[in-house]
Amino acid sequence: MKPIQIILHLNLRLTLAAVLLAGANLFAQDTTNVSAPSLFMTPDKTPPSPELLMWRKEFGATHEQRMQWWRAARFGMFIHWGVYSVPAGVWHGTNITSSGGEWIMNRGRIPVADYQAFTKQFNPTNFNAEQWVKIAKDAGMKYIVITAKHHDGFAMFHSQASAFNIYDATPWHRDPLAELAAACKQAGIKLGFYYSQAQDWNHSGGAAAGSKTGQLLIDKQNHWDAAQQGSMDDFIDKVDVPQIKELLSNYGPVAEFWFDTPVGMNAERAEKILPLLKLQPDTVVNNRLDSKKSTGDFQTPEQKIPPTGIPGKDWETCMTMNHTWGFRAYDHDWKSAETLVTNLVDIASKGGNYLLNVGPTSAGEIPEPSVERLQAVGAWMKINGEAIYDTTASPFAKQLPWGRCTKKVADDGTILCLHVFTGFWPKDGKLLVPGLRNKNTSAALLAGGKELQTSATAGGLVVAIPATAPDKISTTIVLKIKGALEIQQP
Ligand code: FHN
Repeated sequence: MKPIQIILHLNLRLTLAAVLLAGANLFAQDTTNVSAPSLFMTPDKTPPSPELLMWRKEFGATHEQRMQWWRAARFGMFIHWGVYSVPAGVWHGTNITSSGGEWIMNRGRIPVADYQAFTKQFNPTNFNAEQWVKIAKDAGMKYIVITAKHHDGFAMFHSQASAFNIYDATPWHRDPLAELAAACKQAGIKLGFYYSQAQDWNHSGGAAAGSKTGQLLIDKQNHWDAAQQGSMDDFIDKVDVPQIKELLSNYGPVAEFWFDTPVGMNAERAEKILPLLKLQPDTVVNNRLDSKKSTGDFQTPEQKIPPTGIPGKDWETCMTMNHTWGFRAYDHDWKSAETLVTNLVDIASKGGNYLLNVGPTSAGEIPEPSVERLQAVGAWMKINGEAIYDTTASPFAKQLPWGRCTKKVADDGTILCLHVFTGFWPKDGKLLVPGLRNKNTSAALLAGGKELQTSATAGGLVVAIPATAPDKISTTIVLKIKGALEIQQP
C-alpha cells in the first residue's frame, strides 16, 4: 500500500470503529461487572477490535437469551466426518500420526489432486442419520455439532459454491447434513455446524497452518501445492461466504456455529462473515472466528478441562474419546466410560458444556468402541441426568475431596447435587460437605430416592451414606436447602 492509501484505509477503519462503538451494547458480552473506564478496552487494556465491536453491536444484546438452551443442555456430540475417513490415517503405507486423522492431507503433504481422488472411494452406504441421532440422544446428549467443512476444504453437504462436496464428488450423491437435520428435528435434538473458515487446503487462497520443518513447502503460507495458492480474500468471497449462507439457509434451525483455527483472519475477513450469522438469529457461536478469538458467545478449551472453569464466561470443552478427531483405523486407545462420565460431571460442576467427539468411518458408521462408551454414559445419564442438565457451577470455592457439586435453584432455596465418585466414597459412612452451615436441609439418593440423615458439625454438614457406593462410577446425592446458602469458604 502507498502511504496515502494506508492513511485512507486507517481512516475508514477508525470511522467504522467509531460508528459501531456509538451503537454498541458494550455490556452485552461481559457478565462480570464492568467499570466505566474499561468500557472502551478489552481485559488486556487494548481497544476493542472492529470485529469485536461489530459482534457486540449485532449479537451482544441477544447473548443471554440465545444461550439459555445451551446452558441447560450441558452435553453435546461433536462429529468429525469427512473424506479423510477414506485414508483413515494412512498415506502410501505410512501411518500419519502427527495431529488427528482429519489432518492427513496437511501432515502427509498430499497433493490436492491426490487428495481429491479419495472422493471416488467415499461411499458411506451404511450412514443412517436416525441411528446417529439416536446414539447421541441415548447418551443423554442434547445437541450435535458436525463438521460441514474441515480444513481439507471438503464440504459435507450439497454446496453450489464448490463441486468439492459430498453430493457432487462422491458416488454416494447424498447430503448427510440434510438427512441429519431431518433426523434431529424428529428426535428433538439440536443441530450445529463446524466450519473451517480460514484453513482450506483445497480451494486456492485458503490458509494452511502448522508447517513442520524439513517438509516440502512452496511458500511462507505453509502451502505444499501450487493449486493452494491464491488470494485469501477471494477465497472468503467465493467459498466461505456462499457456503456459510447455504448452511445457515438450507438446513432449518442451526443451533450452534463452530468456527476453527482463525489463521490469517484479519478484521476485514472476519467482518465479511459475521453479518451472515444474522441469518440464524438464535444460533450460538464459538470464539474462533477472528484471529484474537474475541468474538462469539462461548470459549472453547480443547482436550482439557479448565481447573476452575472460566468464571464469568460460557465455555464448552471439546474432547476426543481416543487420540483423533477424524477416523484413524489404528487408534484403539479409548477413554473409559468412567473417565467420560467423570469428565462430564467435572465440567458441569465448573459451569461448562462437554462436546464429546466421534469420528465415523468412510462406510458411515460411528466406531463401535465409541458407541459402547456412549451407551454406558447414557445409562448413567438416565439416572443422574437431572443433576447435570440445567445446573450451574459448584458454589464451593475449593474442590470437594470426594467428587463434585452442581447447583440448581429451587422455589424455596437451592438444590445441591453432590456427585460422589466411587473411588472416593467415604468408608466410614459419613460424607462431609465442608463449610456448609445450613441447618434446614434434607438429603436423598437420586437413584431410588432413599432419604439420608444429615447432621451439622463443626466442619460442615455430614450426610449419612450407605456403606458402599450404589453406582459403579458416580453416585448423586440430592441435598435440598431451604433459604439462602450459607457456606463458610476455606
Ligand atoms: O485443527 C482442528 C482439529 O482438527 C479439530 O477440528 C479441533 C476440534 O476442536 N480443532 C482444531 C484444532 O484446534
